Amino acid sequence: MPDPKAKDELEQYEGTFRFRDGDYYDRHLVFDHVVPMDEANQRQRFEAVARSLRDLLTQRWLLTKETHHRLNAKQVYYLSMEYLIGRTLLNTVTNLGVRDYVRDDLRSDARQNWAEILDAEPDAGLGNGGLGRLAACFLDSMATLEIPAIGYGLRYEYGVFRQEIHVGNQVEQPDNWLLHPDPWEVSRTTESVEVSLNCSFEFHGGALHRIPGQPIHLLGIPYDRPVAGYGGRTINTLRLWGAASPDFFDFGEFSGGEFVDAVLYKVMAESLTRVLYPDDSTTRGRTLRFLQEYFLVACSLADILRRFRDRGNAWSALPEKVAIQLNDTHPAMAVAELMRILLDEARLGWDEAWDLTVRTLAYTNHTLLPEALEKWPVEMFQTFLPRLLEIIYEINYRFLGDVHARYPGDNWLLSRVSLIEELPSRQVRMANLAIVGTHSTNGVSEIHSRLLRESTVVDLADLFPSRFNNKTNGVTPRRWLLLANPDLAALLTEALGDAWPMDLDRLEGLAPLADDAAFRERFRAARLAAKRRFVDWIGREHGIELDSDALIDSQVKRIHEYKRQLLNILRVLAIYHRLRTDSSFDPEPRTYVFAGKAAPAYHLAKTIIRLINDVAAAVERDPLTRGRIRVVFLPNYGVTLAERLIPATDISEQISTAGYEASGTSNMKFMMNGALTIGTRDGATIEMGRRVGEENMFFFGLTAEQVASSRASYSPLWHYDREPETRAAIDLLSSDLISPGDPARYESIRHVLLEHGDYYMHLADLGSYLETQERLGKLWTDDPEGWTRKSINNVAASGYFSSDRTIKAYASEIWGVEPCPIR
Ligand code: NBG
Repeated sequence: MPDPKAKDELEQYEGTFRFRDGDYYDRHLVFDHVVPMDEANQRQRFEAVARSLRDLLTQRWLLTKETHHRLNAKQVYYLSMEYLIGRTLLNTVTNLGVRDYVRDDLRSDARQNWAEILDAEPDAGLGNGGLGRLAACFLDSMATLEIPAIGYGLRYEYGVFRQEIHVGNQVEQPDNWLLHPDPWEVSRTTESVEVSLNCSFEFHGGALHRIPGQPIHLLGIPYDRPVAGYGGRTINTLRLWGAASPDFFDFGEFSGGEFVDAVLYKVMAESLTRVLYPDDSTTRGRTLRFLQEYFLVACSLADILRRFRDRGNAWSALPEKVAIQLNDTHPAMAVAELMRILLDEARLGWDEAWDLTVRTLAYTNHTLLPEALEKWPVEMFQTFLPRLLEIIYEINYRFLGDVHARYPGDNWLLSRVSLIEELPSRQVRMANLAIVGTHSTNGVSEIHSRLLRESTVVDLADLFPSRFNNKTNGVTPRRWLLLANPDLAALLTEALGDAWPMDLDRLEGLAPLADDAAFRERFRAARLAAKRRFVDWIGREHGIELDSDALIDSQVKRIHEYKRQLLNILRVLAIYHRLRTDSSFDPEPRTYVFAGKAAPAYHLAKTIIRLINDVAAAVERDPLTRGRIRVVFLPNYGVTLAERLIPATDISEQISTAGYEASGTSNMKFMMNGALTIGTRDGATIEMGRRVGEENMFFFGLTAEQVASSRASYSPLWHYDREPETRAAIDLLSSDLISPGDPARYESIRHVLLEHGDYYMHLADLGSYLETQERLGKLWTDDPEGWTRKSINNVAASGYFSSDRTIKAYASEIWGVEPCPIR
């Protein structure tokens, strides 16, 4: 006989948690976390919302896969070591168009707060900068355009480091973004793949020893994340590989008693995907990075070919059914690995295997910086991947044979194009491998593609002229405008209808409105609202009080000499100097915003961060400058910070030394949001100028041609000696005003600029930069209507820079794929 009191309590208890049908959120909140609803924290609430959204898209996701499989549609595979995703919740809500639904689902939770829920999601920072963010924009566009596509990458447990600033210096902290279970990912252990290396490791006495020649096997476990296209019709997949050691791992091999060593070994295998290398545009030749690259390639190709064969295709159909895009040279080992599989596993002959490989693969180059062109020691291949090295040698032998037949006697040409660099040590040139082993090599802006062809790899471009092409980068207007700038987005929808997020060329419809005073007024109001939102946020989050009436002038990107944050800060020093020495100088109020991470081993970049912070402090200390300008370094730049700052920015700084920024992509985001650009003629900024008309841009400085031709005769000292402002700015570096009591603090910078030849030609451009900034300032104060007109014109002309346009061009000109609508 049940205790009646207990039964009563049970009923009461059940009554507390009685769910309506479809109450995904409540169920996830209570059952996933096993907490009473009103005791859940914001992180748990975030996970519950995310899980219920995933439930909502699951059937669509399955249907997408099923359709692609059933129709045996040609499939794009994007291989990238980086995906700078940021947050996923608001993006998914936006793309699925389910704001109202979510609001409804959350209704029963009295303690929920949408803004706090959004803030509980960490940024997925699996990338360093533009290259990784481009990959994320491409995934969004491919899903939106209903192109069957899978992104492949690595599931780093630690993404790009979290940047803290301690007394002006960058301090790196680990980014443990997977500390809590990630609600988006689905682990698919049943689809794991095995990867073999020809070198094993052994622990004795706590140390790790290599045992070459003894193969080891690793396991790649796929973790899938949904990629919801805008409109929610296609849900593609981002598949990230995590490393593990196989279950059948032979503990017996470790002779009696070495159980602990065996487990350490397992841990080591799992370390392969532990952390993202934090270097942007440079490589550092580390074994672990080499193995990461191979791991990505081996897991992804095994998976791609398994899917291809499961659909009943013959090997000869590979290029008709599969298009693989290599995002930079990081996955370039795919050339040799695909050959290995076709030769050793599919047992095809060399010629057929080679033909299929070249027609299936394509390569995107993202930089001309020589230090970024990857080369891996032959010895590393020999140790871990001897079969791939054999194949690379054979490719090279045949390739050089062809070159020799075309240009007999030109041995110097052979040594330049060879896949192997002989001196100073033997290395595999990954860019050469990628160009020789694929049917398409593209750069990421017109000027970059041209310079790539005409200088960086000119010999290979002459040998394979038809392979070279350009695909100017783009960014997704969903995240970067619709989601990031709700005020402006609402105005655009009102003026142009609601189709613009999928058809960004419609923004052209704004151009006539630039002449409509009433519209300009509303446009200004929308921009001001975005600015106020940012100012409120930064006050709350960072305790920084900013003036929303002041110009916001932003340079946000990785810290690098070629991007010239130094030029920017020298200009600020010149303004600081004027304010202190010229009492009639009365500039418009401006907030100079900087943000960006420096690679942990890039000392000069870290010194630049320190300098920016020192200048910021000096401005605040001095009654002559305080309150008249503001300098702010915002820590930990990332996707979420960019979403807040970009819509609030008035002036976008794109000031790289011409010829060095392959494309840039923040330049496009700023343009879309109505900032005016001050920039050099570099990367895609040139194309922005052509679209909007140069009268709506503020170009200055040397062109790429001028940089190249004046390099030999360039003397930074000439500028220092003749230009008083240049001299004043540089002398301030060692003054008590900027580095009190420590005049040597910026000696390295002074050295780079004056004694070491100023490779990135800061001083050559400083004069015209200052003049052009002054024009911008005047426009802001004297002609607000003219400013707004230009700002509207910029938004109107930004349609071309949608990543949808870029992806359509990849799809038709490189991949030969068509959209595959899901029923
Ligand atoms: C970067 C370039 C940028 C470009 C992005 C995306 C690398 C190696 N390259 O100019 O520096 O916008 O790639 O293409 O990160």
